[in-house]
Amino acid sequence: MTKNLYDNIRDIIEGGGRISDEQALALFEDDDLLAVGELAALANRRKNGDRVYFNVNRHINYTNLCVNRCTFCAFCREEGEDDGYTLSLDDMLARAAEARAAGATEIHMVGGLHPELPYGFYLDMLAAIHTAEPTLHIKAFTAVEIDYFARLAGKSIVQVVEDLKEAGLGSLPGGGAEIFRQEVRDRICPEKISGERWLEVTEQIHQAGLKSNATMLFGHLETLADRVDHMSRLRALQDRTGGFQAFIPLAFQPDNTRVPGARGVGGVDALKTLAVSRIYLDNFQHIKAYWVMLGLKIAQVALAFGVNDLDGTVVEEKIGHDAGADSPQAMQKEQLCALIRKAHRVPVERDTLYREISAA
Ligand code: V47
Repeated sequence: MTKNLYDNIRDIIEGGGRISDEQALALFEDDDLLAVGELAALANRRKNGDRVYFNVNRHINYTNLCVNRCTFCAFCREEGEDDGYTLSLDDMLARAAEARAAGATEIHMVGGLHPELPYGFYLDMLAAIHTAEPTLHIKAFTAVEIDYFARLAGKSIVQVVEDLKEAGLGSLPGGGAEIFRQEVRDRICPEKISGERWLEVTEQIHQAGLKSNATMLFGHLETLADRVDHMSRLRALQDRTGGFQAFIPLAFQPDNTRVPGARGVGGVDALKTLAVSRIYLDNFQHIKAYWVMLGLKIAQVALAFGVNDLDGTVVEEKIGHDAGADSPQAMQKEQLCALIRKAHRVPVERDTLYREISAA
């Protein structure tokens, strides 16, 4: 039975086909981690060869104040709490200048849904950074923020995306997706937009001409079938738009969160999830191991489990570390290259849109 499963899936991968939801679930449920990993490595090799991408970037989390109270989030604060913050424009410009001086090509900007800042704040923020640092690609805001801005401004999603593009937005990260199934959202992020809305907003972002990523927060209250359902909806949307660049499974960090009974994600589950996603999401070019949440060693081993992207230098990370991630705050480009080379793969620096900067 198990042998048939793996043989069938190998044939599908070699034929350039697509596995079913049932097959994905069977891979998740099977104990043979190495067999799943080998198939994922095959699927990745056919798409990306030996090359592994990374980028030189910097995260800027401009505020931790948020009107949503997601139970998995250790980063957000309510207005009036002592350690709530909102960066000034000067703070952001200083961080962007520092990033450029350190060789960054991207800044990754996300924040809470601030209770009071007006729509114009976000446009001014983008325009100021874009004007001061035109060489930096600004990857900012998730579909959740775009929906919030549309409600703040009383504008359509398309109008908001046009405004943000004009102000300097280059693309969007993949956060806020969590797990699409509503029964799970009701317990981990009851105030957040639904999974359907996340997908609808993302479809419009892609139609407006911007690329984005897709994440999946795993290892909390979801079932394996919920993970397959999540990836299934992403695969269907990617068929329609082609607008996703990378899929990033985010391993849940439990410290300081309010998810009942939550534990950390083990290495086996992390590797299995990355591997199944590589096999299942045949229409995604890139699977990213976000080392901040996985830890450096699992992220490195993930390169043998279908992963071809390690994300970036990051520099200042709050969302994972506030929830207990024990990875470093930052990585140097040379450290990322060494980690990739020691996995017998070829490091390639990319920009946000996956244009190669150098074969490092
Ligand atoms: O949306 C929040 C997740 C996301 C926790 O697109 C948590 O290139 C684990 O989306 N444990 C933000 N995860 C990070 C994100 C991201 C990161 C790197 C690259 C890209 C990209 C996107 O972090 C949130 C949420 O899903 N998150 N709390 C937690 N306790």
